[in-house]
Amino acid sequence: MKIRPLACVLCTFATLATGAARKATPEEARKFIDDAEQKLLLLSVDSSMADWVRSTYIIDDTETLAAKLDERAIAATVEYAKQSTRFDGLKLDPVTARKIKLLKLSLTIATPADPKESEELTRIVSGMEGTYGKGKYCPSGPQSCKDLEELSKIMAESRNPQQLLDAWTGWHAISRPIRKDFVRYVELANKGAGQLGFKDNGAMWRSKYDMEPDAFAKELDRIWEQVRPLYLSLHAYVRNRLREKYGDLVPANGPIPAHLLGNMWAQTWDNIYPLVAPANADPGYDLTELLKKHNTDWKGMVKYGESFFASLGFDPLPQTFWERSLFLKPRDRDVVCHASAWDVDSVNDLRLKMCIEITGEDFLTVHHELGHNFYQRAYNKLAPSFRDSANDGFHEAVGDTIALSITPEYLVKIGLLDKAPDTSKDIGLLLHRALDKIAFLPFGLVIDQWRWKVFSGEIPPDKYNETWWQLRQKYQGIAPPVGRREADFDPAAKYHVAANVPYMRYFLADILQFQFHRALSQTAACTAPLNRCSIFDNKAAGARLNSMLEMGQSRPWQEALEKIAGTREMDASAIRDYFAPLQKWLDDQNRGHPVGW
Ligand code: X8Z
Ligand code: ZN
Repeated sequence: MKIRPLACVLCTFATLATGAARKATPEEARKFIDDAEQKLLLLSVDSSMADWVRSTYIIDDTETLAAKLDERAIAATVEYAKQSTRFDGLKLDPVTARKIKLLKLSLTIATPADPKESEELTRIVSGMEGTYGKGKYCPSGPQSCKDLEELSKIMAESRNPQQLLDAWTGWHAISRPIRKDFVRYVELANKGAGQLGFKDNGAMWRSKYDMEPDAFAKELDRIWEQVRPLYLSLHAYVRNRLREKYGDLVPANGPIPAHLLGNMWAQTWDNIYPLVAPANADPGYDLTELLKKHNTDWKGMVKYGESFFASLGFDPLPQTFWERSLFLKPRDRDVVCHASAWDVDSVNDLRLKMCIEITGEDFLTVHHELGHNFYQRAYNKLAPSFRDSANDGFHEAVGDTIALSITPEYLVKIGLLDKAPDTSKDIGLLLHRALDKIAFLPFGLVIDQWRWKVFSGEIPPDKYNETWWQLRQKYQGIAPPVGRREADFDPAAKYHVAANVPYMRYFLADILQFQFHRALSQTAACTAPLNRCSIFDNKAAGARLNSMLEMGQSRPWQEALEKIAGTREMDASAIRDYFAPLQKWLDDQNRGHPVGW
């Protein structure tokens, strides 16, 4: 098929813009944006289809094709965004004004005007994600190769420090070849963002929150200060218990070695729950075991998630979801296994891409991903510009909110558990959740604290790895298990860094999901402690959730938050309420032991 050159897609406006120096009118602005959103929708559907094929079949050809279609869609957006500046200062109706504002903020990467550089940038981004997706550790020849799923299993289950270290260093070697491309990516992404009027690519990312970018950064500091005491208590408790297990490998008052926490990136620690479980308050069940005992397969896992949403009043997923998704890791080719939820046509072509394993962790991840899919469908009747979440933290928070309703009582209702443990086991339940949700908070912050500084130039390439570990120590209190050098490039051993996905959204989601859960539990008239509230089967809670979802990003996120939680502020009081009994318990346990590092 012959593709119309971009210049022609935009020629009407180019003529308008460069023609007579006549002042643009509000009517022209409205026509301009309506036309832009239709054309960009078509381009984004093409690029999504190509991205899908690339992610589920990584070879050079799919990388090249996807990069080309991504470039077309991004370059058109950039061009429209530049054209739209001719309406700056004009008094526009609120809908048109918001659409134009969102157009300028819609990209996570802006291609530079130079066609060569534009192509180079999209090719690099495509390639970095591919390198990550294909990453393997082969200690002794091709037969010995282990992929991320196998290495993660070792990180989760092994208690042998040498074996953990081997899996950790093995995976962290896959990102060395990404470093050179990453340096160039930073240069070109900054150039593209600069041409759109942003200071750098990080500044572009921070501009998406319906408030001044600096005010947003301050909000993050404020929220982090609210939850930091809880993190410090958890960190100190876990460090003590790990010292009992591993001896002097774990310092009494220093950072915890990153390979002992049950996860490749030490971002969530629930896999080491058995090592730190409270003696008298263990709930006595393990979700992975329950799923296995009931012979749950991948379809069963997804059906549990879908049924939860259905119980709230949402329609079931479309038939095409079941036909087009990727649920299992194929044996014969490389795919990007990192889970994601897709909305290929921006209407109803919803898909899940995930290499599902039958574990409690993946059970939660399925709910996380379906949250994206149900959100996508809830806003699909809005104008294309508004088909996104209130802010990106909202998108990440919806499925996790549902997962907070996976209580013991819920597991009994769906037949996975025979009997819910009584309230004397609440500390065990809370500790398990905290190892997931509280442990994650500083990790959620640190990735973009690092990347923002990289994009601004404050961190130069020859300090990438050193500063990465400085920040990891500062926020998370963890340290690399072996010496690291600049030839290593540990940040890109994390998917979102290699794949250009902003990360602050997950920190926001960790806070927001507790606000949502508290509000929806109130709607469901739950009077139990928050960790025992489940909104399963509650239509009123479902309606309240949906009233927020269906707003998409048509209004500033503060309004969406008000709709669901009755407040316009992101705030950590809900997560603190939820974990208040645990905080007290941890502080008792930590008495006489050092806290901090
Ligand atoms: O990337 C994800 C999802 C897809 S949006 C699986 N998450 C972050 C991560 O894995 O690092 C969910 C929690 C944090
Ligand atoms: Zn997500």
